[in-house]
Order: sequence, then C-alpha cells, then structure tokens
Amino acid sequence: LMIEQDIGIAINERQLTLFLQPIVALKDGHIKGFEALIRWFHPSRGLIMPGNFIPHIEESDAIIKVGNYVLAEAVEILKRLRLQGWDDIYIAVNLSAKHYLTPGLGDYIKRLLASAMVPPQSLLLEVTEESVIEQVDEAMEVMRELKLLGLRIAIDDFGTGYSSLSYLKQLPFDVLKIDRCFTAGVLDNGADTHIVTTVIDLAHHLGRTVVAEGIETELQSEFLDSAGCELAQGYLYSKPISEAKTLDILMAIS
Ligand code: G
Ligand code: G
Ligand code: MN
Ligand code: NA
Repeated sequence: LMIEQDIGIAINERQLTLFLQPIVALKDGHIKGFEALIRWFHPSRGLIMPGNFIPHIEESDAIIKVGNYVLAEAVEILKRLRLQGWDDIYIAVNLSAKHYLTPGLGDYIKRLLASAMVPPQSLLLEVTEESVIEQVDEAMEVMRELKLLGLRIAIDDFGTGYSSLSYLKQLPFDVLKIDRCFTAGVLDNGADTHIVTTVIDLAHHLGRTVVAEGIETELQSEFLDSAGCELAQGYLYSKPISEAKTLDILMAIS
C-alpha cells in the first residue's frame, strides 16, 4: 500500500505533527492536560486528518512507527512544558491495539521518559475498549507492566465497544473517557442522560477518574460537573491546537 511507504517518508521528513486539545477540570476550568492528536502535513496532498490514514495502517508495522514517533514527540513536548514551569500538566496519547500489544512498548517508553527526565505520571496512554477486550489476558499483562512503570492509562471512547463490566472491574486503568456520542445528547436525550450519569457513578465506585469528551456547550459542562464528572474536553474549551498555541493559552490563564 502506498500509504505505508509514505508514512516512512512522513516520519523522516517530519510531516507528522501533534496537535493538542486541552482537558479541563470542570470545577474551575483549569487545564490539567492535553490529548495529542496527530496531523499529517503532506507536501502535495495537504493536511491529512488521522481518520484518513490511521485506519489504513492499523494492521501494519507502520502503526508501530507512527505510535513510537507520537510517543517521542509527546515526551519532547512534556519536556518543553516542564522547562517553562508547567510540570503538572499531562499529555494523553492514543495507542492503537497492535502497538499496545507489541512487546517492548514499556521499555521504549521508559527510555524516552528517562532521557527527557519526564516523570511517568505525565503521560496518559489512551487505549480503546476493543484493544483490551479482544485479547484480554495479554492486555491485562501489558497494563500491569505499564502501571508498574508509573504510567497512567485511560479507556478511550468508552461505551462504543463491547465493554463487559467484569473486564472493567479487573483492568487496572486510571481514567475512563466517555465518548462524545453519549455526551452530545446528555441534556435532551433521556437515555443518554442516564447512561452518562450511570457510567460516571460506576467509574467512581471503581476508583477511576472520568473525562467527558465532545463538550460543546456551557449547559453540558454544568450538567457534567453536577453529575460529579471531574474532567472535560471539547470545542467549548478549545479545538485541538498547535504546541505554540497551547503555550499562549497556558500563559493567558496563569
Ligand atoms: O484529531 P481527530 O479529531 O481527527 O482524531 C480522530 C481520531 O484519530 C481520534 O479519535 C483518534 O482515535 C485518532 N487519532 C488521533 N491521533 C492519533 C494518534 O496519534 N494515534 C492513533 N493511533 N490514533 C490517533
Ligand atoms: O477518538 P478520540 O476521542 O481519541 O478523538 C477525539 C476526536 O474528537 C478528535 O477527532 C477531535 O477533533 C474530536 N473532537 C474533540 N472535541 C470535539 C467536540 O467538542 N465536538 C466534536 N464534534 N468533535 C470533537
Ligand atoms: Mn482519544
Ligand atoms: Na474518544
């Protein structure tokens, strides 16, 4: 496939960039972290969004290359943030199932963090329900290894996969991200209202933190805060932005 060769070039020529979307505390609006979302600035095809290339490489080794690049870039951004005094901001990185289950991931991340002198708590790894449910024993082992390193783990797009509550109870993740297909209707769809409040309560009973995704209105934000949700992300606060812009935002609010 053309795209796989292009990916190698894209990495070498640094055509891949991380945009960052703020994740804010609902109680006071403070930025706690950023989700890293990849962008491909292709010299002839222009901007390619992740939805238009990640799915094409997800089963190939190219996804490992991209994932390792994203992890390295995220750690570099964390290092730069720390140099400017932002040492308690975290970055969340999306990991594909194949990459998550590839041996050596923990060692790779450990080396990146050590050489940048960034603490493991600053990195949050987002994995989808699917990655952990399809090979649950392997996934559990990887999760334990990553947790031992001090990394934090989030289950992304929660509610869209085939999550079983028994797995949810067993897996040692830290953060649950409620997919925006539920938060979108939280104020006008009775079923979504109940799903969202129930998921928040369930996560809290298991000792996890909740991030609501896709928050677009003040009313959604107020509802989630009153439902006990700690963190939120969405266009209400900010779109994904460049690293330079994140620094502007952080300066403006401090
Ligand atoms: O940035 P955008 O809103 O287009 O993101 C679309 C989807 O692409 C996200 O839901 C996310 O799952 C995926 N994605 C974005 N960046 C990355 C990345 O660095 N690695 C992987 N595996 N997926 C990503
Ligand atoms: O799948 P994942 O949750 O990793 O990716 C987040 C995706 O959701 C990105 O493509 C991002 O651009 C998009 N997104 C982030 N905030 C909002 C929002 O408030 N509304 C909508 N419609 N999309 C959002
Ligand atoms: Mn995500
Ligand atoms: Na999501």
